[in-house]
Amino acid sequence: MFESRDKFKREFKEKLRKERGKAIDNASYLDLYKTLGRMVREEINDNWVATNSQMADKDKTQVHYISMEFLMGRMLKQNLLSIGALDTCQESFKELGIDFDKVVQKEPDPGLGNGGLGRLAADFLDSLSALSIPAVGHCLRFKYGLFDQKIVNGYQVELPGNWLREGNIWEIRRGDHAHEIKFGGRVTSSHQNGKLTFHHEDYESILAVPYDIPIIGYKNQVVNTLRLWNTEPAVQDFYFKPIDGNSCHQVLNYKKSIESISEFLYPDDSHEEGKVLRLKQQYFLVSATLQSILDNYKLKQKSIHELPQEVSVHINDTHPVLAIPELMRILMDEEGLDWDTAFDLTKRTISFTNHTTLPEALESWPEETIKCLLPRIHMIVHELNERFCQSLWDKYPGDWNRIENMAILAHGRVKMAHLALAGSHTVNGVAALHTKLLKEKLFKNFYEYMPEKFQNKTNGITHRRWLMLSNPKIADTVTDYIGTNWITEPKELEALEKHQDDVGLQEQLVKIRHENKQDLAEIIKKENGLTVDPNSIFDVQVKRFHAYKRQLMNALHILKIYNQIKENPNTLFYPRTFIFSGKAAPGYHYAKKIIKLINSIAELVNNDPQVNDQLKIVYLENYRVALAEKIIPASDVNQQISTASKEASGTGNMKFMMNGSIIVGTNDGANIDIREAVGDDNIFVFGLESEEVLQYYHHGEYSPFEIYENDLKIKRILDQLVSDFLPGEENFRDIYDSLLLGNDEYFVLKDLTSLEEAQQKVSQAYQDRSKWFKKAIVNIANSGRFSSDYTIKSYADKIWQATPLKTMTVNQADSSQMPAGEYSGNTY
Ligand code: 26V
Repeated sequence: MFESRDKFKREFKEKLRKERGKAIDNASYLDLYKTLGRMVREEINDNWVATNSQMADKDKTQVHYISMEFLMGRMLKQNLLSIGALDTCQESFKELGIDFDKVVQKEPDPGLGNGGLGRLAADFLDSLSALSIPAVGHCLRFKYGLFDQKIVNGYQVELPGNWLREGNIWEIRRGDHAHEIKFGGRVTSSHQNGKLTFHHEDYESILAVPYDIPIIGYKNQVVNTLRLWNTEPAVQDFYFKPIDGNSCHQVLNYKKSIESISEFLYPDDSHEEGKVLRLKQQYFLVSATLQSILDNYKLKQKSIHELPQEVSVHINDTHPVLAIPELMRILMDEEGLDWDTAFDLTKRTISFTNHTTLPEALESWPEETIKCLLPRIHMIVHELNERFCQSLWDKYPGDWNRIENMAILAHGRVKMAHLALAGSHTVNGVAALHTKLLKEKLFKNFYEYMPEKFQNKTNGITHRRWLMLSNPKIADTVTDYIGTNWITEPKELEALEKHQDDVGLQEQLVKIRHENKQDLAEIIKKENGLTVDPNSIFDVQVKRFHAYKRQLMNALHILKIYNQIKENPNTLFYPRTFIFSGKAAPGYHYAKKIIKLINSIAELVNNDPQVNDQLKIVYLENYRVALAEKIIPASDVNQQISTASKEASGTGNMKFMMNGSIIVGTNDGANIDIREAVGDDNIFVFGLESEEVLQYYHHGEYSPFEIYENDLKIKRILDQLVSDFLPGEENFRDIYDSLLLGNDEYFVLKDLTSLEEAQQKVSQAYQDRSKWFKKAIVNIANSGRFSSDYTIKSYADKIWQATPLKTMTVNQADSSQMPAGEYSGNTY
């Protein structure tokens, strides 16, 4: 289909006519998008079948990556790149007079995630396929992904993220692979043939129906699967005895309560108690996933005792941790194994990544909730806890404090991380510092007890999406200089380092950056009605809004610059455009207030002609993968300024460096790994060290009030928050109070001056264009090691024991065979 432009154009027109009843002249962009998507699907179907059948081979370890979030981004362009048809399509569309970008933009950007954790899962799937490792990602098919964000009068407003409105061209509903999930009811036991058996009765039954999406490997004929589980009523024809003559209502309510499980993705402020629906989602996901894994495993006709050699189940943070008791349940209650054997197999099958050390983000559930909702799972968790505590007692007899601290069940709550640590064979952190903190602080006792379980796996990003697709001009330039090896071996980007002084390369990068900035300036004009100057420094902070990420510090620094220019209009300040984007969880009022503050400062600054040509502030609404792909290639500087010790890794930092944007950052998360890679000349590091932060917490010697009293400039900006200095009615007393009365938990005031100093160095450095782009080249050259291909290689070797599939020849599978399933209903 994609072999030549002529063939492609011919078949595209024919498909458009047959499937959509349209000719190019009267087709909408949606018609064109769906037609092209359909062609890609047909092109890869045989390879999908072939991959699945190789996966079903005996003696091949399959990876199952369970995650409540997969932030996939648009797939059309990525899929075209993977099958090697991107150029053909782009050129053919040009010849046909079709705007390719507009076609691509018709695809919704599914928001099945909050941020870094979800995008990491998506990058991992891309790498798993690129490396030919047989894998399935498992998630829920949330009807509404993360909310769409609008900024109205400077405030965040949330709208439903309805990504399925026009259907999803990539998914196949597989009704024949549905599973029953049981909630509530009660468990009884009896002795059968001398064996204690458990019976689950009076439960509510819900059907989990998988929708499969192909994950296409880069030019290697491998097509893995992302499996999204959808809830459906287990009984299709309901009969309710009419109460008050209205059975219809009952049916609708019943249906609604079932559908609600896969209705919404929870935003990451949902750590409060009582979100029973969230727990239902977690169990629904793991139960469906494990049942399907076990069903497939049985087709291999191997002994159940060999499960860990054939299947590696990875749980992404603690959200899917009920996979541990659920696998125990299946092995004992359905496969008839005894406790010890079931536990041994479970532990050897499951591995776990921790993604945060923040105590408020660590999950725990009330035992009572689990008992009511999942009675059999509760029994197993209870027993796991008993046995775990017993083994602790054996090792540390009499050390009650330690045992209480490590218990799975304590004070009426189930600690999900402890369950994960006890029931898996490996736990890993996501950057060097993060893993160190896990070992030395958060899970210190666990590390002492079972040091062999701990590993570090520094996060990575896929260079295919984050460089080749989103910044093709840089990708082509790199290839002009060092050839194409880096595409399959991204560490080869290091070959670029010897060209760092090459003026020709530097100038080429200057030109490309300027073009990318012009493109972003156009988006800013269109979205915000604001004119920004591509000659100014584009200084970007884009990420979820959290107090620890310190967007507030960035905003206060801008206010400081503003005051300085106003006070001394002759200040020579290199023009800057500060760009923000990101969502705050709907219930996280403090973070939402910071969004409002940024927009208020923007209103002040952008409307003041005296500073206007030196300073601009842009807030782009609705941050998402597609917007990141536009912003990152247009950035000169990016801010990664979390309070040291708080950001587990960060992956935005890696995406920016890969695009030659220079980091202004703290010694936190993967900034540290990046600093080591690029050297101190090519990153602007500032601020407290993690040890200092932890010391302050420990000894309580930090006094933001002292800073306020002694630094007049800081006093001034803080006072401006609570006076009528900023435009609009809003008062920022709560932010002011959090810094002074709340003792500035995130050390915003403490690090503000060092941020300012770092930024002054940036302004200086930027003015020597050659030196600046030398830094950019060193960053790009050293970004290859942060490709998720290496992260995945390390997971595969050191955690999953998974090896690549043998290389397949094109169309190895029977080409008449289509994947079993139905194209999802109204989608086409
Ligand atoms: C959740 C919550 C919920 C309660 C309020 C505070 C809070 C803060 C953070 C989180 C997120 C926890 C899990 C998570 O998304 N971690 C992110 O994982 C990324 C991939 O490993 C990593 O790069 C980020 O540094 C890490 O924050």
